[in-house]
Amino acid sequence: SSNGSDEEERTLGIIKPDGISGNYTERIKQVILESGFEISKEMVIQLDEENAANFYAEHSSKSFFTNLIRYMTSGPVLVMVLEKEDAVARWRDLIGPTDAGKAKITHPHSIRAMCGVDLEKNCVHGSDSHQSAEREIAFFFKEAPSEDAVGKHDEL
Ligand code: RTP
Ligand code: MG
Repeated sequence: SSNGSDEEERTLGIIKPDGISGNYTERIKQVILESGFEISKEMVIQLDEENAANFYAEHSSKSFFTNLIRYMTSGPVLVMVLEKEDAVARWRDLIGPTDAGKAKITHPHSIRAMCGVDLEKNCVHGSDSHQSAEREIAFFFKEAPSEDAVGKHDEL
């Protein structure tokens, strides 16, 4: 597999605001589970502009960045850690190409074909590499470093 082993890999999936507001959550989860992924963590969160800009920092110089931030902050999202062998590549296969309008033609069974609209409103996110996945999982799910850190705060 692409992470260099036959072990389980993890990736980050997000159901974007249009996926939530369009009531696609349960259908998407059904596809995820039927495809052999385990959903090991999940969280509903309303991103603010700073969160969204940090998450998509790699796109900060792109012409579509402002629209992307507006889109990703337009309502709550569902963030999920998905586990499976070769999870990063398999989840990208399952969601289909970025442009959901094209996905409806070229990848009609993909998740983006099911619930997306166009190049921007494509209803789901998937990490693009093993390294991105680990960074993105840490971004949303800070793993407690030790037992005695539980309940304490960073801003002391
Ligand atoms: P994602 O990161 O959300 O899984 O999507 P991706 O890898 O397939 O595509 P990426 O190039 O990383 O773009 C991130 C998100 O920005 C929006 N986008 N808008 N209007 C445009 O030209 C444009 N291009 C990209 C999409 O929401 C895309 O998923
Ligand atoms: Mg991307």
